[in-house]
Amino acid sequence: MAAVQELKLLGAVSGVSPYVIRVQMALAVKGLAHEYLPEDLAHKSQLLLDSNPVHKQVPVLIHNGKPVCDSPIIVQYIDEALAGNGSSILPADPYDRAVARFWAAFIDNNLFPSCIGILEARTEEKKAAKLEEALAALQLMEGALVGCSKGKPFFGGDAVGYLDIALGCYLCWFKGVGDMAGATLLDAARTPELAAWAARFGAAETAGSLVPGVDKVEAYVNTVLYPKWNAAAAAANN
Ligand SMILES: N[C@@H](CCC(=O)N[C@@H](CS)C(=O)NCC(=O)O)C(=O)O
Repeated sequence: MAAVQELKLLGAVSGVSPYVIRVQMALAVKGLAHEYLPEDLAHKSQLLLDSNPVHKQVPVLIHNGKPVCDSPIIVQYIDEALAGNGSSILPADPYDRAVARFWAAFIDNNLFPSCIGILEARTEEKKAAKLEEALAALQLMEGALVGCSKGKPFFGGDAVGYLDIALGCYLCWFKGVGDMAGATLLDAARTPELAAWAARFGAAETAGSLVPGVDKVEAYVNTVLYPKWNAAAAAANN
């Protein structure tokens, strides 16, 4: 009989943290039930501070009492430690795994910062530059999709895999930022393969159903991010 796994996920009350969503998607792909513990990040719990004392950030997955931090590491951990459940998330081939990890890091370190930079920009010139940056990054992801999917519906092939989750957790942000900035980030004319993939991913039974509505993103930007950026800009001017 398979051992009972106790899984707790420290997430965020906002419901729009792409990193938390990413882990939720990985758990869904594996068909793993878990207890969700939403954190108010303005008043972090002692459990979060003890579980992630370095960064004090969510997500943290607590597996049988042991914390694992940082979403790409958590997703890989879920794939390896809970390998018996559901389909595998990372590609089996070592080269394909390396490529998937490379693009996942590009998404977190380049694509999403450019995307969020569109809203953070304080001049029209800077906003246009960030939009160009985000569109160029998405163009690169179009090429990555063609290369990784090898003609199949997902980056992971026939089923949702590591890169699908790494990018799919941002879908609500691409739409939300685009709507707020008056732009279309996932544009079928510029990146047709990626736009078609996004529609397929959104319709996917497991991971796709976890993409939150754009209203949540807009509320978070208006109530958390804009006040934070405005305060930082005011402090910089003093
Ligand atoms: N690299 C981390 C990023 C995690 C992260 O930025 N979490 C944010 C929520 S979206 C957080 O906990 N922020 C609270 C803080 O930094 O104090 C990951 O992939 O898990």
